[in-house]
Amino acid sequence: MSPQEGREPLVYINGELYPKSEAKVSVFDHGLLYGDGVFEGIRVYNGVIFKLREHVDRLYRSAKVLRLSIPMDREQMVQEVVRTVRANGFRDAYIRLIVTRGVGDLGLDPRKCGRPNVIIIVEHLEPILGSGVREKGITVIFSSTRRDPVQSTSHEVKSLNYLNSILAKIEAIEAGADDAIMLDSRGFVAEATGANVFIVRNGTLITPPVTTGILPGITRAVVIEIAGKLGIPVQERDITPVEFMTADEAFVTGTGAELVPIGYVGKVPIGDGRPGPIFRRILEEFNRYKVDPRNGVPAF
Ligand code: PXG
Repeated sequence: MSPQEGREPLVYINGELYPKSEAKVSVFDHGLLYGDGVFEGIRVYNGVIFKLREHVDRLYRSAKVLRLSIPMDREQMVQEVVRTVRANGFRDAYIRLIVTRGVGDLGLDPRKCGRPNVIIIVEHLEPILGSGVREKGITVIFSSTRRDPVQSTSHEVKSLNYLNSILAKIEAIEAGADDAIMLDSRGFVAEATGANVFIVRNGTLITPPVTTGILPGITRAVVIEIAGKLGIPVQERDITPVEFMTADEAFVTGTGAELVPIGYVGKVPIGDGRPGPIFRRILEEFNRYKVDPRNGVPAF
């Protein structure tokens, strides 16, 4: 099936499909009032939903921490995502899967909320940091906002609370940069606002451990797997800002961004300021990997 000419995308809400302009939830939903909920961003490549089961697993892990009981099991959730992609007919798309606490009163108490709202949005989407960045590289700054720490509202949980990242993103925009690198509460490199980070030093790929309070990215895991296949040594360890600035190469990874090289930290070039050889090798393999139907769930 292909999308009908001019037809609005269909949005799934609690089992029903609505045209985008009619897809609405209550202003009393605690997802809106308090950011109380969880989500996933997922891509569809050539009709195959990339790493769908991994995303659904992460969604349920996030929900578990919030004691948010999703009103269906994981396999049903996989099938509802497949159904929504199929109904839209998009073979290349971005999916936003959201589960909110649901409608409650104006108090924080989640026990006042009824059923969680399950929402699935499917849209066309270009790589989030823009096209052309893969050749040129992006400019980042070190943000003055620290990544929320592990003993707090940590980004290990993919919740609807993104203010920590949004403050850093605003700082990057105000500085004329594309994105911000956030440090953890100790001052070690954690991640970008909506993507994980890697550096290359002397042929070794290095990425911060999840103990810095980062989201354990699915693209990050894929890059680690690809590096293993290519025989590139990988270390998960703390990275200082100085190591980051003096790295041979650096890049970010995420479902939205995919793989994007970092050219500059402020005015300081990473390496010679251009995408490096290890980044190029990994990107080439990633571009094969992402369209391999074995790496996802077919929607058609
Ligand atoms: N860290 C954070 C904080 C994220 O939000 C990633 C890493 C990468 O994870 P995956 O599993 O996608 O490789 C994310 C990704 C955006 C955007 O605008 C990104 C995310 C969510 C919403 C928007 O780039 N999540």
